[in-house]
Amino acid sequence: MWVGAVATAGLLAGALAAPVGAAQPPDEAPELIVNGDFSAGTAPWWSTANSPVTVSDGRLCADVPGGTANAWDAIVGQNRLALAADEEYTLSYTATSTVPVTIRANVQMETEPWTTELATTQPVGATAERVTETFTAGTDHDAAQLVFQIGGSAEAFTFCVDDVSLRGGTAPPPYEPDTGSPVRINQVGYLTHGPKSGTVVTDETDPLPWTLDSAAGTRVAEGTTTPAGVDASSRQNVHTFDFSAVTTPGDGYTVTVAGKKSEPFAIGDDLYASLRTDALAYFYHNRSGIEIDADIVGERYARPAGHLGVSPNQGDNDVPCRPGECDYRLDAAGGWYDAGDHGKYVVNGGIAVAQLMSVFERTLYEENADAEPLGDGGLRLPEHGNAIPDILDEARWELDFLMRMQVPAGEPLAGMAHHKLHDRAWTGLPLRPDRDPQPRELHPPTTAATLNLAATAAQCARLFQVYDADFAARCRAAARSAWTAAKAHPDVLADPQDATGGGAYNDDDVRDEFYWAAAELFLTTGEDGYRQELLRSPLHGDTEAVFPRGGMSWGSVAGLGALDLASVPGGLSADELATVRRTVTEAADGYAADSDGAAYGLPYAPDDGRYVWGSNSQVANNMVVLGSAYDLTGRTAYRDAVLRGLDYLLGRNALNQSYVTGYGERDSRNQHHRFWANQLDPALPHPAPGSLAGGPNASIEDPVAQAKLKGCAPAMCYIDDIESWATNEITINWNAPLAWVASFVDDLGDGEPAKSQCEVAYTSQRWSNGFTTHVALKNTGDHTVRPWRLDWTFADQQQVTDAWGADIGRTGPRVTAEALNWNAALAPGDTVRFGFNGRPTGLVHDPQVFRLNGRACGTASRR
Ligand code: 9MR
Repeated sequence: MWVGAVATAGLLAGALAAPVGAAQPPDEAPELIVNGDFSAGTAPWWSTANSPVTVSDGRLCADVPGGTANAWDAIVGQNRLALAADEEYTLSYTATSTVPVTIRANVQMETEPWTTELATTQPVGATAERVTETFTAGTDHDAAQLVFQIGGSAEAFTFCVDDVSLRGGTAPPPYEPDTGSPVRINQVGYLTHGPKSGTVVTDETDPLPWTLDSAAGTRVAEGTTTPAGVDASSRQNVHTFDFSAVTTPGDGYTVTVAGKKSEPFAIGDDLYASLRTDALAYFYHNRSGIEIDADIVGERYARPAGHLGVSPNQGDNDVPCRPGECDYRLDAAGGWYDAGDHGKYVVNGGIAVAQLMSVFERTLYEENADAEPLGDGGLRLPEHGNAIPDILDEARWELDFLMRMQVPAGEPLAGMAHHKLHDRAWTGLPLRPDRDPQPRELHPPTTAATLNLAATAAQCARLFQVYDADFAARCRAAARSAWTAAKAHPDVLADPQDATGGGAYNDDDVRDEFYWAAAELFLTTGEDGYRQELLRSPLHGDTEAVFPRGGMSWGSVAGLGALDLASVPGGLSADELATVRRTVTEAADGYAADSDGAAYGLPYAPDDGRYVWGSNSQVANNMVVLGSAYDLTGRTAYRDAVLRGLDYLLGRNALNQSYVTGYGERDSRNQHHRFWANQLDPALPHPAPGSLAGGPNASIEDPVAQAKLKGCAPAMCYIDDIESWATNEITINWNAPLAWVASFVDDLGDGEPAKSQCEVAYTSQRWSNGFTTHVALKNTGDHTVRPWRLDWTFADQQQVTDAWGADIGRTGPRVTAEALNWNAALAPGDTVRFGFNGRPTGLVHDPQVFRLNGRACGTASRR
């Protein structure tokens, strides 16, 4: 036992302050405090909402208001300390205050009745004093807390603390995750006609019997497992099992292997409709600069607008650069907060908004993609009734912000985009956006951010032109000027050290950003200059470079361009298009092979098995590529790998964890977020349903992960703890691919490839001032359709001037051709022909997706 200068060692719940320079406790006693030197930022320290904390000069500092009544009205603390009865503990820290105050430093229960094991008062002033206190715990605690109670002062002051240590007791047993049943399945469910497989963790090496039981306990199927050896990503010995043959819809199925029962799951059609809208709702919830309306999200998730300049916010509507970096200010209000912090970054905003726009754009060119759930009134957001699809309204919230980040005309870097805007210093948790007192600052422009703007604004221009031509024109102009600025400043990189108060998002290779931007500008303008840029890019046709094995990400965006080039009609030659499509299918072949070879079925096999920060988004991005390849080819192997990826995200994994809040029995619900911080303050909500956790990260950069997960197998480097920002954050650029995937899977319906009832041959002849179109609609089903009605979308500004053989009407981009009396009946095998003249000529594209009386037709040109 350590006996130092503190004579009172051993006093129950009592202590004396030791003078500066007292002997330090011996190093052998285990340290209970995580990140006591604040080298890892503020986590896992918390503070009351009235006293936000930041790390300043390596200390944790809180701005404490004057005029609170009690010491406990302002607190800085750390939770989840385990103490053992009769063990001795030594607390030490160094503190300062800008105003002389008396604080309390207590070790106590973290919930009512807050019983104290150590209760001290301590004067604190301008000079840093080392304080040491020793006590013996009276009882065992799983969840004690250290709190500095710093309220009760008439005057406001800044309290700073450093080198906090609480040593004593015996080392706690190593952290063992609670993984529940060893039988791992998709905790939501399997599509009726989709693949159905699972994984079981067992020491056995011989096949084991499995059974599938209904909710009522009836045996539905049985078989034997396939031993798969030791899975390298989890270091678990596993077997797999497959029950794809079962196609009877139902809820509450379970699989039992060797007496162990899985979590319950469903088999059915349309299991993922709510995941589509929830994954997209994430974006409204995280909007900056607008009140989050209780009528839309419910009371619990409602909150005031953040960062509009209402005190204590400093506002994003008049933001300066960091001192000395520019002399203008920007109105950069709006956009989405990137993640658990309140930063707004152009590069993760860029990929996120692009993927949202692509969820919509897919409905224009993929016959099985349903535009309805994404349309006006389909999502939960305030812009209902404006005749613009809701998903585009959501995208516009971010696009407006991205355009505001552009350097104004007349400045040396005019046209470039600032890399990011965020707080001057890291803030602690919890913190509602409107209560963030930190100064907001623009960080220098970069080529990568500029090209993100060029790419997304170009995509904006082509999608919005039928809904809001003025906005589309603004987007087009921003895209062009950003591109020109990026060409003039092709290697302005973000500083990797610029990570105080916000993430660095540094990227030292912008060839992929150039490829993506050129692709979007070419698809939107049809101009050959952009096409030449694409063809000259070293990435063009290089599958590995465009689609890295570990997946696309904010720093690897060439694939966004390639996916659009492969699916959006444009002016590539047949050979060029084939090259791009080959990169998509080759990449998908690789991801599908990875999924086939994985005991947990996921389409993600990073080099050396190193799961990265946000690995779940890498899984999801690989699923986007697989889904796109399925759209292009109809090959079920791609669809199956998407569905197995979803199984992984929803529970078929090494931790038996559903990484999507609100989905599955064992879902992540404590992701790192300053407002959705229920784990720290029960008055605050959990993350909204549909929020995707970052997931296993073998590098475990945060203090909680380091304290608990050291030595973890890559797929197990995850903990559902709010302070594990490296494994358990949420961000827009992770939820965006989830939204794409959820949309894709919901469009699969029951999983059976839809049998088309019709075929359309659509041919246009362009003239100098217009075009003539002939449409042949064939009934390939076995029923007469009467009267028939064919719908499609004009994704550009073309207009029908006169029609024959059908009545053609148009509402916005939606076109409807209705039968005339004399040709109303379309018998099986028959073809009806009609046509029209239209305007203008220029950049108009023939529609690709047709619906006969609401059901998708096949087109000759696809697949
Ligand atoms: O998603 C980012 C990940 O790819 C990086 O490895 C990591 C470290 O730079 O940063 C992640 O982004 C975080 C950003 O830096 C700050 N806001 C939260 C983001 C998600 O964790």
